[in-house]
Amino acid sequence: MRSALDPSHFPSPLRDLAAKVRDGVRLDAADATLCFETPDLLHLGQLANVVRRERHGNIAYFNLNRHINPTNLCVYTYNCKFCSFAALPGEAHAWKMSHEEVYEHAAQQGGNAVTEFHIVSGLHAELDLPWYEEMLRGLKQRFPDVHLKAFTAIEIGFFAKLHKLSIEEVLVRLREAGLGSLPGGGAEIFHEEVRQIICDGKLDANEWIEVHRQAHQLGLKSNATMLYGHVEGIEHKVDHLMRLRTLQDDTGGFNTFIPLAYHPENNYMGLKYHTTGTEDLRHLATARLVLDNFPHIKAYWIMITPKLAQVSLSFGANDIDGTVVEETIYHMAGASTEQKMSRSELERIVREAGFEPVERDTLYNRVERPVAASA
Ligand code: V47
Repeated sequence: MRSALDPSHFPSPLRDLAAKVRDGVRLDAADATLCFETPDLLHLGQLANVVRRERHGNIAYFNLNRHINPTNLCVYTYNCKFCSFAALPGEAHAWKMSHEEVYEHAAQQGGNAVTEFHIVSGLHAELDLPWYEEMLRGLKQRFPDVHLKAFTAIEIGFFAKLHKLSIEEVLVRLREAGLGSLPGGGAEIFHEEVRQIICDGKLDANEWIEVHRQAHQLGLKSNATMLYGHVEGIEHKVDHLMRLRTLQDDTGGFNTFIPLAYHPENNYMGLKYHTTGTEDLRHLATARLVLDNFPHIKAYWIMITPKLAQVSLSFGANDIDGTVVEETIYHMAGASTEQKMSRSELERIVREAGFEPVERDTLYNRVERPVAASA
């Protein structure tokens, strides 16, 4: 019971929603629909902020992380119409790193000074499971303290099909090689109606969910995402959130939910609009209210800009991702943000927004440093 919350201060129809939030009653699909439909963004945000502050008080998390994308060559280049990152052999923007190039890149990107490498690739038949096992082992040897958050469910499913292995066998092998957790990519929108339009032929919703379920059962934490702002309808997003919430009820293995704003440049979707600030805030606030069993809601500053990430901390978000330095997926799709932020800049924007910045590792343990590092 959140007694400080007075539903009579909320206009109808948010009053009933406010009463449910006050009483700790789980929101249903109709409530989630209302969150997506209401024009009253400020009251929606206020409710999300109550829940966020109850869980996390004044704290906003960030981490010192780096992205590594060993290749963008991808056999699904034509399937995933929204993706601006993927390339076909011979295209000017295609790349494929060797193991040595991955290690060199990791070292240049901060090496042991960071706590996380976020590693995602295109689906490339030559860079198979043994290639990635060796890469993980090589990274762990050189950077033993850096957590390896790697491979979307799509990549895990691809390795399983390529080598005729079960999802569990793939995950066990990768974990033995040094995998620490899974990022949340590849979820897009679960509903088949939308998947057929934006990523026909890719891993379906049940398979994505199965990869994460198996990971959680093996003790690997993971994140979840939802790609919004393209052809999806509200009913598809409600369905997406409900499926994630059900899996989290079963396993408790998700750390963070990250709503991903669609970026329209350089892909095959044929859409031209970026999402608006109100849409971005609405998705974060709705996620905080509906995903009551997800501890963390991330406002990915690379995607929604540092300025909006600041505001989002009062709309349900409690994490703004990390220092990053080199980001490709969003910048190839038209993101106009910087690619990096120093630790002190991240801390400054969080403080300016009225919150206490706390450095975390991938698994949300606090990182204590004797002297402020700048990675
Ligand atoms: O799955 C691809 C999305 C995802 C576009 O786990 C696009 O901490 C918008 O999952 N417009 C990969 N989105 C990125 C991702 C992620 C990002 C940050 C943190 C974490 C985490 C995970 O990027 C893909 C897809 O949904 N994406 N193309 C685009 N044009």
